Amino acid sequence: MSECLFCKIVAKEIPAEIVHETGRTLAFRDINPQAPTHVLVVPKQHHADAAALAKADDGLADDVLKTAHDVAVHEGVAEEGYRIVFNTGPGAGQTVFHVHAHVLGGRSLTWPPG
Ligand code: IU
Repeated sequence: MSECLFCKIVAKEIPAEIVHETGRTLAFRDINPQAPTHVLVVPKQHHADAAALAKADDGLADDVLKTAHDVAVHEGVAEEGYRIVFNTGPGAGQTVFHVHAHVLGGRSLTWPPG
């Protein structure tokens, strides 16, 4: 996956503001934040989207979710409420095809999303 942007961030070949790291996940700030807290959580292993991650069947989806929650706690938004979003497929707005959870918080979040 040499052309994958997020694989390059995982490999530290491209800089990112990393906020949390585990053996199997990496969390870094979105370059175009949509909320005061906007962090992306990726598995270090390449999977294109949430559907592929779900099929990985090795606990990796759990790890991504746990890291997303840990990020929310560390960012101080867990108490007030936060949102975890997986845009899955171009029709849902996915633009980077290395699965990532958006962790959004720090402002009032409306529903339904646009
Ligand atoms: P999406 O769900 O695939 O649309 O989200 C991709 C996100 O990746 C989007 O919020 C971008 O701002 C973000 N991003 C980034 O943080 N760093 C980058 O170099 C690029 C995109 I390209």
